[in-house]
Amino acid sequence: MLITSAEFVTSATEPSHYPPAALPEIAFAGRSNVGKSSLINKLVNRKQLVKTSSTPGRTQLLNFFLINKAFHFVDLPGYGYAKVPVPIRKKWGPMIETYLSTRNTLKGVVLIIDIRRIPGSEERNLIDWLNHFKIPMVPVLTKSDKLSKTNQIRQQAAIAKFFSIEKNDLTIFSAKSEQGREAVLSRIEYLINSNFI
Ligand SMILES: Nc1nc2c(ncn2[C@@H]2O[C@H](COP(=O)(O)OP(=O)(O)O)[C@@H](O)[C@H]2O)c(=O)[nH]1
Ligand SMILES: [Mg+2]
Repeated sequence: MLITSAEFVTSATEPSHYPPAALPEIAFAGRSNVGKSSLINKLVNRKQLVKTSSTPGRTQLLNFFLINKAFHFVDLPGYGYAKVPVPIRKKWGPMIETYLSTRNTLKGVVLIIDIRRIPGSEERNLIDWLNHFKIPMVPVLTKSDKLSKTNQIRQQAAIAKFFSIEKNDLTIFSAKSEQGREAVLSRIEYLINSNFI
């Protein structure tokens, strides 16, 4: 899929502030600092469409972007960052659950996981929600440039086992080397054109 345009639309915390539900939408979820912003920027070929940082932000917003004037990408707030104050962390669950359960244009969620670690309870909970709401998931293992090819394959198999899925369902990606960019885009394109909802 060729990305020809990408622009910021709005930030929101609650449904009344979401943009009109008129276009298919793909959301991106992952632990803070996993490389979510870097992945989105790499997919759309923009250095700073989404702000990246080594110190995860404290704002917990859903950020909506218009892609190819045809669909939305939504950058969901990251989870699992210990330094985010507790009151802000507590809002994450309800905010995400509300989004997943009410957004009927949502076609799928790209779940971003660091290829070097085995997912934890946060990922497990998110997957349970996605299954519950029947939302397709595109799991992506990022920062692959940090591992040798042998270890990439080893981690891919271990993480597939954790999720009880086929290892080829896990796309190996790197924002640095661009490994997997086309594969992620084609999975997204497939979901955008699908009629699951
Ligand atoms: N080596 C490497 N570093 C990455 C990759 N993706 C992100 N990073 C780095 O990881 C840090 C967090 O990235 P960011 O995209 O802001 O993560 P977010 O908090 O999930 O949005 C930054 O220092 C990035 O440069 C990758 O594929 N490879
Ligand atoms: Mg980010």
